[in-house]
Amino acid sequence: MNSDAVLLLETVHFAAEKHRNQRRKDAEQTPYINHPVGVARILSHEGGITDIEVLQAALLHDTVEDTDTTPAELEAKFGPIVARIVQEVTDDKSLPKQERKRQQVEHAPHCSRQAKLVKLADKLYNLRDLNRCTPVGWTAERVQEYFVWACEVVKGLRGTSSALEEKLDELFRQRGVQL
Ligand SMILES: [Mn+2]
Repeated sequence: MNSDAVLLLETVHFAAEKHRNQRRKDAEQTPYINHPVGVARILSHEGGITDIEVLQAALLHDTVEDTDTTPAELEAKFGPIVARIVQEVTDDKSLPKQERKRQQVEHAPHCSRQAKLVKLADKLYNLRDLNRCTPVGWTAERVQEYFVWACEVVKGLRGTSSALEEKLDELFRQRGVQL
């Protein structure tokens, strides 16, 4: 019964319920769940990742940060490894935004390989989304600053997936961001 397929469905269902009422910041207000599903798919489809715990963590990666989900809830339902990966990619929301962004740059190199994979795919998804359309209320300068910051985070994640890193590098190059 606990085949990988069943496990993945259980996980995507959990994430969809948790993100049920959330929307992305684009003008179309895309359902939030498109993002974690897309991040997991980048890992499988473009990164060639078949590690079930990484794919589950990708589906769940924003549940603790952006919903009422607790790390203990994830551990009870999906086990300690998945819960730990999600914890590694979760920002401390008690800190101001700029400090959270600084900590992402600082912490990136010290993450596990599994967490680094989720972070690479998350950044790739978000940067592609920014190229697709500008979030409501964002200026072109803010978009560019996001690319510069993302590049700093990615520097600390290198040596993890050449496929994903090459795709990120191409996006940074297009923006003229110093690698
Ligand atoms: Mn995310």
